[in-house]
Amino acid sequence: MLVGVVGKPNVGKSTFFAAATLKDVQIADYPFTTVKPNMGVAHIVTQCVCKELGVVDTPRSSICVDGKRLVPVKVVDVAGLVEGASKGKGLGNQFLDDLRQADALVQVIDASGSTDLEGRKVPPGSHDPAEDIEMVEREFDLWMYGILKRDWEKATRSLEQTGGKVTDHLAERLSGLSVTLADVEDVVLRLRLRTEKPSSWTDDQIMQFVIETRKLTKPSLIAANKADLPTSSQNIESLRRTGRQVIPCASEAELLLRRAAERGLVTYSPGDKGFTVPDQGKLSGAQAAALRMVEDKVMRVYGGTGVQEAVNGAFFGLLKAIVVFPVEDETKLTDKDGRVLPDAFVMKGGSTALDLARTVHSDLAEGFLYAVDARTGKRLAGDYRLQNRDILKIVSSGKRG
Ligand SMILES: Nc1nc2c(ncn2[C@@H]2O[C@H](COP(=O)(O)OP(=O)(O)OP(=O)(O)O)[C@@H](O)[C@H]2O)c(=O)[nH]1
Ligand SMILES: [Mg+2]
Repeated sequence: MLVGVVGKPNVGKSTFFAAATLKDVQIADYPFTTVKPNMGVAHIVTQCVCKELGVVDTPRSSICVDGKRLVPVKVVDVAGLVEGASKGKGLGNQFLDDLRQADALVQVIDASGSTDLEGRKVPPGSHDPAEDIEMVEREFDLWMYGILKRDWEKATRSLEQTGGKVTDHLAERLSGLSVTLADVEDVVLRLRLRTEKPSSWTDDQIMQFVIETRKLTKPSLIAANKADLPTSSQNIESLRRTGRQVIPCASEAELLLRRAAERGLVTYSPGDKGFTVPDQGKLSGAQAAALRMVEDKVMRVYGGTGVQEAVNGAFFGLLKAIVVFPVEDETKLTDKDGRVLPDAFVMKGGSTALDLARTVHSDLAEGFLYAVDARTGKRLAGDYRLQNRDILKIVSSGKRG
C-alpha cells in the first residue's frame, strides 16, 4: 500500500513528508522546489498487543514505544500541481505519473491562504484554499479522462464490432493506476452506463466515470497545513462545513518536534497531544522560543500537529488497513529466533489468512494448511478475514511452514 502526498506548489508537501519520514528533502519558500518524487517510510501507530498479553516484545520490523506499535508504511511526495498540469503546464503531468501506484492520497493545502493558485506568496488570508482542492481533483480527473478519450471512438467501435467488453477495455487502460476490473465494474454499474453501446457514452458520462473511479481508487483526505498561522482556523472551519475530512496540520512544528526528540531535547512521539522538555538548560534561546511557539500556536489550539493523524487517517481510515502480528510459535508468541511478537504487518482491509501467508513468504502460501489464532488456539481457514491486531501462526507444508 502506498499513500501519495499531493497538492499545489509551496503548500508544505515536502515538509509534511519530511516530518512523517524524517527523510532529508528539499523544502523552500517558492513553487516547484520538488521535481522528482521522494519515496519514504512513515509509520502508522496502533495499540500493540504486548500489554494486553502481558509480554515484553522484541520487534524486528517495527517499533514498540510504551505499548504503541509503530509500523512502517510507504509514502511518496511529488511535485506540485497547477491548473493545466494535465495538459503539460508547470511540471506537466510527470507528478501524475508518479502517483500511479498510490492507493490513497493526502491532499496538502495551505490553510492559511498565503499562497495563490500557483503557489506564489500572497498576503495571508487572501486566497481561498477551497479552490486548490477543486483544482487538484479536476486536474487529476482531466488526466485520467485524457487517457480514456485518446482513442475512445476507435476503441469503442472496435469493441462493438468484435463483442469485446467495455469494462475490460477500461480496466486495461487504467491498470497502471492501480484500478482493477472489479473497480471498473462497480462504477459502471453504479452509473448505469450502457455497456453494450459504449460509443454512445457522452463526454459527461465518461467524465462522471472518471470522477467516481478516482474517488473509489484514490480516496483522499485533506491535510490543512500551516495551521499554526492565524488565518488558518477560519478556513479550516469553512472547509469542514463542506463535509470533507479535514485534518488541521502543522508540518513544520511536527518536523521540529521529531528532530528535537531525536536529539533528546524533548520527549515526544508521533501522534502525541503534547511534549515535555526534560532539561530546559539544554535548549538554546532560539530553540526554547520555537518550542514555545509550537506549544502556543499548535498543541494548545489543535491538540497535536495532525501529521500522524493524517498518516493514520490515510491508512486506517481511507484504506481500512489492519495490523496483524504473525508468529511462528503461537504459545510463546515468538519467531524461530525467540523474538517476541517480531513483526507487525499492514494489510488491506478485507485481507484473508491466505493473503497474510503470501505477504510473509510465497512458500507459506503455496503449502498453506490453516492458521492458528494465538489468543484462542482456534484453527482458521485460508479465507478467514483478518481482524485488526490478530496474532496468527500460519501452518504450511511449504519450506517455511
Ligand atoms: N507556517 C508554516 N509554514 C510551513 C509549514 N509547512 C511548510 N511550511 C513552509 O511552506 C514552504 C513550502 O514548503 P515545502 O514543503 O517546500 O512545500 P511543497 O508543497 O513541497 O512545495 P513544492 O515542492 O514547491 O511544490 C516552506 O517555506 C515551508 O517552511 C507549516 O506547518 N507552517
Ligand atoms: Mg516539495
